[in-house]
Amino acid sequence: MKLDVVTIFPEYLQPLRAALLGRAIERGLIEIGVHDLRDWTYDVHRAVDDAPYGGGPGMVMKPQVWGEALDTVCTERSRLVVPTPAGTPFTQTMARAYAEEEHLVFACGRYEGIDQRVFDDAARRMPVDEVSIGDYVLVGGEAAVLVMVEAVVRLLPGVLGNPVSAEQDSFSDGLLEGPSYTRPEVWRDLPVPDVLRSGNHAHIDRWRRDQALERTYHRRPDLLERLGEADLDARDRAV
Ligand code: 6GU
Repeated sequence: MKLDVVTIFPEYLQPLRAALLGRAIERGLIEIGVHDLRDWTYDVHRAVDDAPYGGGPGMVMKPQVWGEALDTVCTERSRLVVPTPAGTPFTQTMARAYAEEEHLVFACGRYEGIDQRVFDDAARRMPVDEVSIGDYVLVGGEAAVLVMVEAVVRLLPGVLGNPVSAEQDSFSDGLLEGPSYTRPEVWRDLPVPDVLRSGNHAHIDRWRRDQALERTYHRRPDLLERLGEADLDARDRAV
């Protein structure tokens, strides 16, 4: 998979080369390009923004600069992803869909956003998604790109050491994951739950499922409402 990011803060995307993602690059599983938007300016000030039509606070990023940048970076096989608090929510389902793409291009806006015609124009040639990572406001899209790229790349075949961990994630069955324990058996007077040391794997599976249901009920009741009857068994309904 090829990933490109266009930003006025290329250094902010350095973490893409660290840890899990860095190893995925070294192993040739992904290729990441980070591009400085100002490379597509021609004036002495390298201006990327201008005052908004209609007035109001802040500045809007100029369409000419973004247009040339995207003309260079995108192909007819790209999907353009625009991080914005005004976007549709980024979910695990979208991460799974993005993991099937051959080329993702992220356009990081700052200020009050990017002239809308940039995306209207790009949408004539490629799919364009305006996406939010949550109900809060960031200064720019860079941190959101780090989040989305990590969520997508860990799903690519060969990236995680143990693919079962991706299959058992929170959200993979529509529930939050329950608690985990390791040695010692008692720590600061707190014991590991007996069932986990019982060796009875039917009991352990049932206990984990119940913990996931209870945690989801308390922390994310909205997720339980989205589960169909088909996703719950008779014992689930009793919890
Ligand atoms: Cl994707 N971008 C920005 N700038 N702010 C956000 C966001 C994205 N998601 C939530 N807040």
